[in-house]
Amino acid sequence: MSCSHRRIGGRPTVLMVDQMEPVVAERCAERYDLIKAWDVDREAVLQARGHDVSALLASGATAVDGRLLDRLPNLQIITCGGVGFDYVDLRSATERGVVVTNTPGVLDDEVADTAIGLLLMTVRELSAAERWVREGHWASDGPYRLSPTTLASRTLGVVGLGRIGLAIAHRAEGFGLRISYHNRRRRGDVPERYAYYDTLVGLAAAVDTLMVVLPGGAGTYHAVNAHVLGALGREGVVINVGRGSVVDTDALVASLRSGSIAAAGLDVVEGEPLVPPELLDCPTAVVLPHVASGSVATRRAIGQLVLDNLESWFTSGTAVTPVRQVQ
Ligand code: NAP
Ligand code: 8YV
Repeated sequence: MSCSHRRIGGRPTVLMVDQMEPVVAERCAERYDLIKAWDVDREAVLQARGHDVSALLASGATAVDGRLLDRLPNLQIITCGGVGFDYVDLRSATERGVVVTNTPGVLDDEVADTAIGLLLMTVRELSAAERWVREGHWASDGPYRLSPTTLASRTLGVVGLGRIGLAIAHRAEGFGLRISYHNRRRRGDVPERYAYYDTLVGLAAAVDTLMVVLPGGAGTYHAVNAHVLGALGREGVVINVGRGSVVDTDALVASLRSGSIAAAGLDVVEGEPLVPPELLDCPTAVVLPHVASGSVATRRAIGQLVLDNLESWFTSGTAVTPVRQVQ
């Protein structure tokens, strides 16, 4: 995608609202007039420098909404560090002619590896077993209990068979799992053995394990609800590496408490970083602090694509990985 860019002259001013890998700020400061706007009085920054800013760097900690964009009248581009950009009001950006970019592809393997790790931690209770050792129970109370669930012979329902979902499916097949999926549209470029379900509840009824890899936002809000969890059934395991908002946490906690599903493993949580105590109280829940892409190497790759988007935009007026914007 190519968009007209409006170079104002001199070194472009870049406003970084969220912290990323340190190298991103270092490289930015070499080429641009960089304003770091975390842990500061942001209002004062916007007041003093808002008119200067032509690029905004964000990675999810700050809501990039119309109110913020109104303070940045000369903004040309929002570069998101990460695939998900549900914290950006795309319509407001589009209305203002602001291009939005994300970082697809560079984190698929890391996130897929973590998803499989989380699935194993959940069905085999590995983190609980490890706590058992650390808390001294092994020596005093004997072996950790046998896990009531196992990975073998599961059918994995991938909810959102996109780039990451497909990388997870490839790995899961290596563990002998059968793959089904739900997207809004059936994919023509995946193996025919991947069964497609045009509804999420239909998928849930057909599998025993849901792997949620959906983007956040209004279209997916609480897509995994009581109805879906009920369809999944007592052997059911839910893994979420997409966005916390996709899973109705109250319904999930109720299902875990009643045993109407077996377990849940979450890398992302609604309202994170605050995690509801009721969820943490569920012994069959595993919760990770949104670490799926969190290796130095992968976060650097994300940062590099952010820098590439900026560079390309300011030299040619073309973004490398723009997101499709709403009309
Ligand atoms: P992607 O390639 O765009 O895949 C998204 C998939 O979701 C597509 O197959 C899409 O298919 C499906 N989808 C979208 N909206 C849907 C809806 N309303 N109902 C059903 N299916 C829907 O994206 P990706 O690169 O795989 O990333 C997916 C998401 O993972 C990101 O948006 C982000 O939120 C999350 N993520 C999390 C982490 C982490 O650290 N935990 C890291 C990276 C990404 P259709 O268009 O056919 O519906
Ligand atoms: C990180 C993510 O949270 O790409 C996404 O959508 O959720 C993760 O990779 C993001 O990169 C923030 O640093």
